[in-house]
Amino acid sequence: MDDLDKTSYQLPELNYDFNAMEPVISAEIMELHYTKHHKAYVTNLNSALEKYHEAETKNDVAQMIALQAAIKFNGGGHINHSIFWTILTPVAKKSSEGPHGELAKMIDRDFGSFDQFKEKLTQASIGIQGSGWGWLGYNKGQKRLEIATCANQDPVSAQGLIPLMGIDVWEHAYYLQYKNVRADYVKAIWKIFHWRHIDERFAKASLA
Ligand code: MN3
Repeated sequence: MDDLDKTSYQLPELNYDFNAMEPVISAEIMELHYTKHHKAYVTNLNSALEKYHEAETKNDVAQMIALQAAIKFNGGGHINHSIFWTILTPVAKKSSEGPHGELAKMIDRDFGSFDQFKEKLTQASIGIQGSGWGWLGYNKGQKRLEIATCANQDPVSAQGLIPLMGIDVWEHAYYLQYKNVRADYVKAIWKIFHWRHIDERFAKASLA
């Protein structure tokens, strides 16, 4: 079972309680989102990878191809949520006032101002049809920041961007609290972004 160990992904630990993001995101949503939704992506990713490796040892290319959709969906879900938990911080922590340093400068350069960037990412995220994510990403080749939207759980790295911060607009992320009003959720989540951590993500992305 050594091969299985190599491909076994796990839920990352949260360094805050499920009620930490209240009142912006309820404890009920956080708990379900983490223990049910993210957990399911991890379980299903491990299962798909296990089947993939079995197919690989049998040279069953058709089966390997058939498993790619499950790997993409659940692998993307695991990647996206693993980032999402780390870019949130309780309102009281005061990390939420905005980016500092090089990231702040680059947001001003590439979007005009923080407020313009915020408005663009907000509108892009609200406008996603169906389930998906809105992202701020770093385009390393062009050395610039870009806003991108992704359908389903597609990782933004597939668009050539290093993910810096993202907004999960799947209904599971807000419906219990905000019902059908995605716009209210997207506007509220700006109160709990962990900009000190996002600053660090940008520093790593720009140096890498
Ligand atoms: Mn989600």
